This record gives sequence, C-alpha cells and structure tokens, in this order.
Amino acid sequence: MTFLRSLATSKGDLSSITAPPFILSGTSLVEYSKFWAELPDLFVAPTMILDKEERAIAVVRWFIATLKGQYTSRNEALGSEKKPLNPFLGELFLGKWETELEGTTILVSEQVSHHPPVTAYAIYNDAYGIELQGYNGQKASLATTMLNVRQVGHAVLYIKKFDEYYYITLPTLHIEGLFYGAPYVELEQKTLIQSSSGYCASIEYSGKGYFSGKKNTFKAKLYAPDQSSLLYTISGQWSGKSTIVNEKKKSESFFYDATEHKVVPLIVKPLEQQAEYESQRAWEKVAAAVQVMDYDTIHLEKSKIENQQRELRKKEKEEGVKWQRRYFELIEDEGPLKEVAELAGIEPDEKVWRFTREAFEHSPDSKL
Ligand code: CLR
Repeated sequence: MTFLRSLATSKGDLSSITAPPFILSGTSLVEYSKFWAELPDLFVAPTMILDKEERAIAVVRWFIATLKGQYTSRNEALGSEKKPLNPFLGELFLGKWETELEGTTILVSEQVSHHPPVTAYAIYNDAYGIELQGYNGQKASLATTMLNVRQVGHAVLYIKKFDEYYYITLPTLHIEGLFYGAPYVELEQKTLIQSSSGYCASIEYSGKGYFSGKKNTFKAKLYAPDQSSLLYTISGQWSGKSTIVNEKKKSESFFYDATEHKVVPLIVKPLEQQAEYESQRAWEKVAAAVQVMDYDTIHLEKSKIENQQRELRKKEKEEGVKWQRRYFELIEDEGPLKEVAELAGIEPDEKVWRFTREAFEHSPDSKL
C-alpha cells in the first residue's frame, strides 16, 4: 500500500518512487541503452542492403528485435520488472560488443540530466559504418491499476554508406501487475520510423486481447515515400514470432522469431579499471546490498551518492559554473534530421542531445 501511495504522489517523476525491496534492482537506468544493440548482426544488417525498400525492412527487423531485451529482460531474468537505480548527473556506462563477423560495436551512455532524468547514448560500428544515437526520459502517471509511462526523446540511426537517416520515436508503455507485486511492462500506442529516403514504418502495439489473445503484439505498416502506398504489413509478437505480408503480391512470409535469437553480452571493463563516475563502479555497494536485500545498507550507500551530488551542485552554484556534460551536448536541431521528422509529421524537439565523438575519443574513457 505504501508503494502504491508513493506511486500516486510521484507526480510523474519515476525516480521519486519508493519501491519495496523485492522490486529494487541494482542496475542503473543508464545501462538500459545497451538494449539497442545486443544483436549486433541485426544492427549492422541494413548497411549491406543496396535496395532502399529492403533496407527499410531490415531496419524495422532490427528495431523489433531490440524490444524483447528492452522490455522483458528483467522479467525473464528476475521474475518481474524492477525499479532501476536513478542515475546521477554525469554517470557513464561504457562497453563494447566483440563479434567475429561484425567486429567492434561501441556503446557510450551518459546521464545528461538529473531533474528531469535524461539518458543520452551513442552506439556505433565503424567497420560497417552505422551509428545509433538518441536520448530518453520518462513521464509517468498513475491510472487505477496501472502505471502509464510516456517516453520523451527519440533515436536516430545513421548509415554512412547511403548517407541515410532513420528517425525513431519511442513507444508509450504501461506497467501492469502492481497489485500482485509482480510488475511487468506492456507497450501501447506506436513507434514511427521515418527514413530520409522517404520510407516510413508505423508500428502499433497492443497487449492481450486487442489484435489477438496474445501479449506483446504489434502491427507494423511500411509505406512508400510520401505515404503513397502501403507496401508491407508485419504482425505478430515482438517477444515471439512475426510474419510479413507483401501487400502487392499478397504473399506472407517469416519475419522474425525473438525466441531464436541469442543476445551478445556487452563487454564492460572490470570494476577496478573503471572510473569512479562509471555506473557499475559507482553503484557497486548499493548493488551488492540489493543482492542480499539489506535495506539499511541500500539506503546508506544511496544517500552517500546523493549527498555527494548535492555537494557538487552546491559548489557549482557558488562558483557560478554549470556541470559540463562529458560526451553529449544540447543543441538546436537544424540539421537534416528536423526535416526527416517533419516528413512523418513528428514535431521535433527544439533542442536535442547529440554525441560529441571527438570529445569521447580524446578521453581515456574511450579505452575500452
Ligand atoms: C528506459 C529506456 C529503455 C526502455 C525502458 C524499459 C523499461 C522502463 C525504462 C525504459 C524506464 C524505467 C521504467 C522501466 C520499466 C519500469 C521502470 C519505466 C523506458 C520504472 C521506473 C519502475 C517503476 C517501479 C515499479 C512499478 C516496477 O530504452
């Protein structure tokens, strides 16, 4: 009951929720950016496809494939959705994937705002010339039996070889199972993936009972440039199987099976080699206390970090300086992306967080 009450008074700020110990996780939200590329083969696949239309389909496939990790992995590994640790300003999560065929894929994730919480990230593979960057925050509201979470921000996929962008909006989600102390995520509304080539995919989500009797369902429509015609309809479960229908030929074929794909674990430096502002190192003691559900230690160690942060902010105020983001900057979006967003009727954010790759590469943090 205390938990549900705290949800009701959280005023849209998820970080202010006091969750019961069994729902706490020792993982910081800054780590969640990794879910975008745990399947490096699908991430780089679009770079090898010369046909624009086929390429757009490969982008949708990669995107659909990321959802299982993003939204069901805590459930699968820990039995329910968990409340992640609330990252501090400047917190970093760095890592890489090393795979035989794709080579190195790098992840840089940074907490760029604390109030409201915003995480920015960049993921890139130079061998294939592909880069994803984006940022996101959450706005929550409590309904009778559910917690509704709207995502703020977007992601941008860039393919160098074709100088092509994909502007990706983030789905709204809700959390069910709160009363039973076994929360889980279901997606709703939609994602738009608008390409600078003109192709646009609209992916609609639903839980049990709307499109079918199954959970985690979606229906994606891929449109030709200028929305002139519907080319493909993809449907099924994003955590399971899906099929694709070619609308001209009226032929159906296999699209994706999430149960068959194994995620490639991200390689993160051992704690002793990490900087003190790197996520797993900074939260080490809290994470250990969460493991053994030692509530007092969780509280004590969390408070240490929070107080340290408060001190830092106080000092900045006194010195009249602002916190310098490490590898991202907030800029006005005047580049080609604004037009891409407008193609799909998306109102682009006035200011956007963008990766400053040079800054990262000139720093010791880039030695992964
Ligand atoms: C963060 C960005 C990722 C996708 C993603 C997946 C799960 C979301 C998470 C985001 C934000 C925080 C979140 C979480 C599910 C539960 C958790 C909404 C959007 C909240 C804070 C937990 C509330 C406490 C309980 C009711 C579990 O790309």
